[in-house]
Amino acid sequence: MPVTPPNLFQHAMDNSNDEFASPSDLAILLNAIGSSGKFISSEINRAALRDFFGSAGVANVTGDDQQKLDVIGDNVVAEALLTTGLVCAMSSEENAGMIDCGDAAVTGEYVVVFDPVDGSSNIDVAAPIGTIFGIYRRLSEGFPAGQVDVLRPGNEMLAAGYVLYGSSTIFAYTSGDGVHFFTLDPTLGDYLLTNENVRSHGSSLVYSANEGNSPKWHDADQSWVAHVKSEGYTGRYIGALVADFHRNLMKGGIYAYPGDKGNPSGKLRLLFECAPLAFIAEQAGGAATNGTARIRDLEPDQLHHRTPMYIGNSKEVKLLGKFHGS
Ligand code: AFP
Repeated sequence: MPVTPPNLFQHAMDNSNDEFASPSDLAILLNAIGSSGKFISSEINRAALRDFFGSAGVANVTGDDQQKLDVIGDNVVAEALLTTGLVCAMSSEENAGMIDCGDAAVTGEYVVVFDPVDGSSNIDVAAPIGTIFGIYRRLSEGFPAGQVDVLRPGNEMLAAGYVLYGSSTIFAYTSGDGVHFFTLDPTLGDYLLTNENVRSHGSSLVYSANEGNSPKWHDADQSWVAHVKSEGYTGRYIGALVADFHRNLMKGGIYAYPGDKGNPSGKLRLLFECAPLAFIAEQAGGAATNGTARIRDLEPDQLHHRTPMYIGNSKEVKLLGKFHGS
């Protein structure tokens, strides 16, 4: 008889470490995010049937048009984490300020940052989207956690991961000891281990960037893209960071979202998108920079801090860095 692989909860129980207050906390937190991922996955699959396509009619704090599923996903992830009683502070891409954690703001031991539905403009066309998260241990003690607990570099994260809603639903996480993938078996309603200790694919000539923006890019990025094209690279761009990142992790390549002359800090949010994926990239043997500095060393100066990001195969990220003088 084939042996059933471990599920997410069992695996996370074995992957805790001394940085967690209790050995089961990692499993409880990942399980909460995984549960909300199951719900989001099911809602996405039925979005057309439930009139969940399209805009919620408002823009989020960074000016992006909020989709109906952005709002639903944000509530679902926040509520799942609140029920653990472990989370003292939360911040998401969909909220201007911090999310109210009630009594756990004093007693909870962890801080979670997340983008509930990344790439939400893909929903209406049934293309892949994702959820991204990062987990920190709290810093403050004895009073409600605040921004001081959240505004921290990615190198302080205890765990990070994403859920990819593609042709299958994949949960990926790291707690600082490799990257592990689980696939949602919809019949069992469980995430089962499918890839342990994932390694970033070796060099392959692929770049993922919104090249429509390239006329506004700085010279370094224009020179880089001209170079990779002259070397015969192939372009692949899904328009949802989780999907583009996951594809490159599995098949090789580099994802680039540069700053440009109109938006020097680019589009991506350091806390909700870049720092968690940078942790995953590094744990898989890849790299992530803003062109000159490691993404995980950047200090956010506000919740919605943006940064240029180049992430993927370390050789490709190094090559990119040469064009930026690093
Ligand atoms: P949303 O989470 O607001 O949908 O933003 C998605 C995103 O930040 C990231 O997933 C994509 O890589 C990027 O935007 C795509 O941006 P462009 O449409 O500018 O290429």
